[in-house]
Amino acid sequence: MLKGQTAIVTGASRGIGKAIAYKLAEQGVKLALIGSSEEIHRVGEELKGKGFEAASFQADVANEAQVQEAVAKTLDTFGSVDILVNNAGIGFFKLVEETNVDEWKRLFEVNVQGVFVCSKAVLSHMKEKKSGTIITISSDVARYTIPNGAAYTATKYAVQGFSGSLAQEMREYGVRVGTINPGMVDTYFAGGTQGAPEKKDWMKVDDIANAVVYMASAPKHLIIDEIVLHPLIQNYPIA
Ligand code: NJP
Repeated sequence: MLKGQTAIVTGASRGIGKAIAYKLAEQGVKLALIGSSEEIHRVGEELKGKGFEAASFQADVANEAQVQEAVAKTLDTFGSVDILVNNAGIGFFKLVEETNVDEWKRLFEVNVQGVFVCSKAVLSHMKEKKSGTIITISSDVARYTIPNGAAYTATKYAVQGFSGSLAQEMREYGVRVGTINPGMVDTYFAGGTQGAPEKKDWMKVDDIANAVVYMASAPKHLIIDEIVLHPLIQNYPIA
């Protein structure tokens, strides 16, 4: 069903984004990978080495000029953008009293402005062809609040609101917009280490990647607004 389509996946150099890239590639999707460090090119080469179609772009999702250039080159290379996965994100967990304005600003630049900039960059193309799917990896903290995470939580509430409004704006053009809201996933997020023993009961990157494939491959008459995923841990907060 997804075979031959093209997807842009942001934050694809590691963690959830890399797993999404692989799962989509296995479905025959052509990949445009975006990441802010050079590592993104290594992942691009790795995918191509396995016989998948991929292009990589080093761009900061918050930088409109860099994102627009990556989207233009994706269109030149593959001719279409059918799926955008807004996955790139950063996080830190601190008390409000210990959070400074620069940290707050950067979190909003990447997690919120990045989603706005990347979504906006594909809208005219998707509107014109009257199809497309925009999936944002949000968080379960977009549905309930946690202590020590006010800034991060605020960014995810923001993208949730953005995504809901955009979904309504794009409905008449056949463009579907939704979010995937995971709880704790074993990645490098917030300076963590993927595979650390204390994360053995957390969700795995493929759990989220499978949800992306499911959402993107829904039949055209169906829009999945949101998928919420939690690890099956006793006393885990569920919204
Ligand atoms: O994190 P990590 P995850 N422009 O650190 C890239 C959400 N989430 O996979 O740029 C472009 O392993 C970075 O690459 P690089 C979370 O909020 C997670 O867990 O080279 N790319 C890397 O590829 C986020 O939205 C959990 O440093 C930028 C990737 O982003 C998404 O899941 C729970 C960038 C981050 O990989 C993926 O996070 C939850 C920029 N400015 C939500 N800045 C969880 N893991 O528990 C970073 O509720 N990247």
